[in-house]
Amino acid sequence: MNNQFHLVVPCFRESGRIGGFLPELCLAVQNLGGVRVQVVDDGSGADEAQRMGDIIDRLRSSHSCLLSLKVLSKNLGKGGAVYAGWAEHGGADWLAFVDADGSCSAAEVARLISMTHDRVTRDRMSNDTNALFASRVKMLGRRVERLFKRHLLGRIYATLVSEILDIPVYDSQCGLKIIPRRAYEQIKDRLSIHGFAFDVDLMVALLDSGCRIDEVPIDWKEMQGGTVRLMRDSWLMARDVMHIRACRTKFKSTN
Ligand SMILES: Nc1nc2c(ncn2[C@@H]2O[C@H](COP(=O)(O)OP(=O)(O)OP(=O)(O)O)[C@@H](O)[C@H]2O)c(=O)[nH]1
Ligand SMILES: [Mg+2]
Repeated sequence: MNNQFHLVVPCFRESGRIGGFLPELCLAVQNLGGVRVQVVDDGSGADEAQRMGDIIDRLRSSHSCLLSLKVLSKNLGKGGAVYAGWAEHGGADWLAFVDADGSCSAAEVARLISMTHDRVTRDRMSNDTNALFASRVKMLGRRVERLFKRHLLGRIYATLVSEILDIPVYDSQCGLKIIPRRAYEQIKDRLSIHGFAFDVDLMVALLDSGCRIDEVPIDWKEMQGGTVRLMRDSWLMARDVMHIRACRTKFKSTN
């Protein structure tokens, strides 16, 4: 396995926020080499797509790692946007996504990508590599700034996910994940959730296929302008987790 990355930034009406983060991200990953960045506009409408396209065209003149904007004709949800981007991986060894708001900084994205270099060297003999899920762990040595309300709801959701699915995950929802493409190819036909619980669906399918996942504590800073509506989306996500559990039971009984 070499170290080519296809990093998707899923965007729903993000032209107001991405202008700060995207140049930093391109700079950070360009220094690493081997990373292509693809912004996917998740059916945000014609005006928004035009604004995003302008921002990206401007940046592409100075950042060769940035691909042209992919525009989805209708809104698929965050997972749908990530998977649409990953479908254009161009043979990359790793698939990744990061949220557009810069909550996870460009430096943190680069740090996690660099971690895979060590792992590839270590795992070359076994030809087998772990996925990396960033995790917002409030712990000594890390800086996680989140509103108390969001932190609390996040902890409740994570605990439910871990209990309902019997998977000891700390934070399934963090907006930075890196997956070996080979592992993704094996499970992609099984994935059915395109909304905010898609990370849980992805995690379950990866683990069931035998792919190991490491959770990596990162620095995280909540940004203004978040679009997740806490009560409504938490309910939808809980419903999706029950659906994932039912599908998993069915999948295991037929495979
Ligand atoms: N709300 C929403 N976001 C989407 C959609 N498709 C892609 N996204 C992207 O999903 C990412 C996460 O959304 P955010 O608005 O940052 O979510 P948030 O409210 O800040 O929640 P956290 O980041 O988890 O604290 C962003 O990059 C969005 O642009 C969609 O259909 N709806
Ligand atoms: Mg956010």
